[in-house]
Amino acid sequence: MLKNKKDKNLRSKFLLLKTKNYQLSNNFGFTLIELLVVIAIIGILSSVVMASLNGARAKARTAKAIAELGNIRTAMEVMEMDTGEWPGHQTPYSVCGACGSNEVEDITVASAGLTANDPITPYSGWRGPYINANIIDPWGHPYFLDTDYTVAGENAVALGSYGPDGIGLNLYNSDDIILILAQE
Ligand SMILES: [Ca+2]
Ligand SMILES: [Ca+2]
Repeated sequence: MLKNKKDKNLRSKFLLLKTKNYQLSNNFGFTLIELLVVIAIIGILSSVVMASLNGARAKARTAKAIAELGNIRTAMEVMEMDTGEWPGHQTPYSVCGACGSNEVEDITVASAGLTANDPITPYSGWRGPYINANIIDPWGHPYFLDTDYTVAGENAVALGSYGPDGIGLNLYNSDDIILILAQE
């Protein structure tokens, strides 16, 4: 009787163990495949999301640069009403193809007259500042003004951002974002 009971207990323990092992190995195998599939799906989804986020971010930056160029243009027009000049003592709307040192590589410098009056050659009638002294483009570079910026082979007065690559000024064949104020 005792022996039978012991046998029965042993058998049920064995069955339980067997069942557990079976379930364990079966679940483990299934979970692994499931996990791999889920990881693959997450990978695909995240790359799609990242690509669209990057695209949206690039568009937003370009839109911000265009909007800021419009604001700077307005500031230049106000400066022109006060002083009769544009940043760098340029004559408003005057394309200056053969001029030397006609580029204002950073429109926030004092000599440009938008953030402060030129300490060396003051602008007469200056009543600025006309723009925020810390204004930089969405890629961390200063905005520029160039009176002989080449656009499709023609000189132009251009207010611009160097764009995502940070390279610009006279390299018209680039990703610069420019606002043409006058053209030959
Ligand atoms: Ca130039
Ligand atoms: Ca560029």
